[in-house]
Amino acid sequence: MNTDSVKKAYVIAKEQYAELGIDTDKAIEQLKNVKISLHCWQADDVGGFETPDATLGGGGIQVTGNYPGKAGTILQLRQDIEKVLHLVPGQQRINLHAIYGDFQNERVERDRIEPRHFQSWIDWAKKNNLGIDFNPTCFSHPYADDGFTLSSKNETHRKFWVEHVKRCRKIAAEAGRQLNDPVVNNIWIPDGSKDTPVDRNTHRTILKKSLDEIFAIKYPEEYLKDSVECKLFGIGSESMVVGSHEFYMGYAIKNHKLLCLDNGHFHPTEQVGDKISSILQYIDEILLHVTRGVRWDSDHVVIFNDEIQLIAQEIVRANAVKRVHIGLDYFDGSINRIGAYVVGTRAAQLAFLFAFLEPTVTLKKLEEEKKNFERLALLELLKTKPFGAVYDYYCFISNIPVGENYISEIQRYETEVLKKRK
Ligand code: RNT
Ligand code: ZN
Repeated sequence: MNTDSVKKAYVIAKEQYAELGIDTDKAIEQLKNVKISLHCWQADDVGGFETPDATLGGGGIQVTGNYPGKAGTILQLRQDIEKVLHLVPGQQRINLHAIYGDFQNERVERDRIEPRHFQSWIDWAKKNNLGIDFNPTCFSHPYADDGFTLSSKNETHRKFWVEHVKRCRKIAAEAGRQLNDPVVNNIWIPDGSKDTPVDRNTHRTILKKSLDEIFAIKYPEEYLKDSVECKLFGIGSESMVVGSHEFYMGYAIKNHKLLCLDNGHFHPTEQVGDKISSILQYIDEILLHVTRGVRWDSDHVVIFNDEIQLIAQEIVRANAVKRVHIGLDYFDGSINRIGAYVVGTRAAQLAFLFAFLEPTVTLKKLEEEKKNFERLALLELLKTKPFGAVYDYYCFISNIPVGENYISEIQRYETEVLKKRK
């Protein structure tokens, strides 16, 4: 895109939003405070670096596609994320999974991982001005093959996973300490069953016990924030998921933990946007896993759809940007993976920008006056206001490729880097 037209379009957009009482410069400033945690696992289809040719195994999640260029080493993965960071405006974070440690060709069991295995990530994050977030990896492992980890009735397995998650918290807290920026450590487990179980209760009692053991160790809140992620069903856990929404919401409220809402983890007619103002009445902070469900499946590349718009609107309307941590969570191996990151990150940013550009005060007034036609009409009109011009301008002033210019940048990266990978 030509920079002249970007500037001109912004001047007009600024005028049009000013007529609605909205300051576009302020909206851009607000957007700068929205950091998106980039999930490292989109670059390599959730393979990780425990073994040279690791692939995602089991655990109710699946990646499809074999588009060329998958990151095969830690250095390739970092190179990919650095590329992404050059194609999205603002400062972001990096979201790591435990299987992405820098193990230096050593086979380190998950109940043996230590902060030193993540030191090179911490250094890299520092260098790139990124906060870190973290996740225990309770899948792709023989001890998860029967479908249970922290809620397992097999005490050897359960203890192994408890130790793994404890170690993850230690690593996360150490990263938070070194970066002087709290790390969100998010626990998701695949536990559940394909067919109708009889003993749901014992698994949930065991999960509660495991979590209590894990959280018995306290870390300063300035370094570590603990969060728990629920799910409705997964592949192979269609009939029951141990860590359901009720389970973790209850746990989080009672134990002052963060609750992670992955918008692919609910019934398709449920809206995560609607849940935010309910949960924020009882829980201090939320972690979002922003994704896109398609029919029965989750984990598609985030786009600027109604769902993500409502999520961002509800956070902004509740004045809760500071209480919500935003991470992406999807994996698509069927298209250029760097492109998948950039499309999803830009879509999430656009949703927040759209929300910041909303004349909420006017809309609330209409609502209070019971002028619901007028409210509906204004909400509809906002959908065709020039918010794209504001986003383009934000990219422009951030020295980031504007509009469709980023597509050719990714094509070039594909030719010069991704296609050359074995
Ligand atoms: C799985 C959960 C979980 C994972 C990541 C890889 O259903 O959404 O967050 O996607 O941990
Ligand atoms: Zn998730």
